[in-house]
Amino acid sequence: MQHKKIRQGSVTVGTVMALGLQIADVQAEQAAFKAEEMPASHSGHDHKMMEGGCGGNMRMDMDGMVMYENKDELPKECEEISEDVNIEVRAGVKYSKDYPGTVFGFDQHQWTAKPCSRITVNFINDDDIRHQWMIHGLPRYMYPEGMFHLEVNGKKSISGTFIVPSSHYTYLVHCDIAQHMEKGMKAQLVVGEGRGNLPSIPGISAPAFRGQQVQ
Ligand SMILES: [Cu+2]
Repeated sequence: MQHKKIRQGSVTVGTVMALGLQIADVQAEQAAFKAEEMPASHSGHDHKMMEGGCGGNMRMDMDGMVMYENKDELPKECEEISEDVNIEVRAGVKYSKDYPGTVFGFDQHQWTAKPCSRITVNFINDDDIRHQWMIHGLPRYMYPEGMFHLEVNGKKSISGTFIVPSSHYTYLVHCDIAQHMEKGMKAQLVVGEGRGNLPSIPGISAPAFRGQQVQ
């Protein structure tokens, strides 16, 4: 995987110094995250990039983490960015209240965008625990494991950007922390006409039939 630009335009000298002072803490925290996360993580992806150092494309600060961000590399079939989309999404237990049987939630469960859009997600966590906004199914030649991932630990927010390819598709968005998706943190990004609703999206689709694979 290639990165044409080193994306550190928004990092100031002050930030770098602050990060330098804090980096040991962050690393220790991340190690703890990993230790907590790995045994419970579902089988859909193996997180080997996490173990291997994230392919160099991870941005982390005291508020959270952005993994596999892409602000300027166009997917193969896109001649240009079709539009810039800004999504603000909140996560928290309070967003589950309208959906019986759920415990966690996003404040929205579906977003739409044109093919070849550049999407910036501002992810706000209203809980004291850790939540993620993780999307799957992106082209693997650009996004390791086909994934783009925001994570916020506690009541903070973080923003990150990715570019979707030209195909019409419905992407799974979820929080990958154990049981959070099963208990409500599941959503979808519909690009173009999409490809049908995913199952078990609160307020949008019914659970999958028994025996059918639940994503
Ligand atoms: Cu969560």
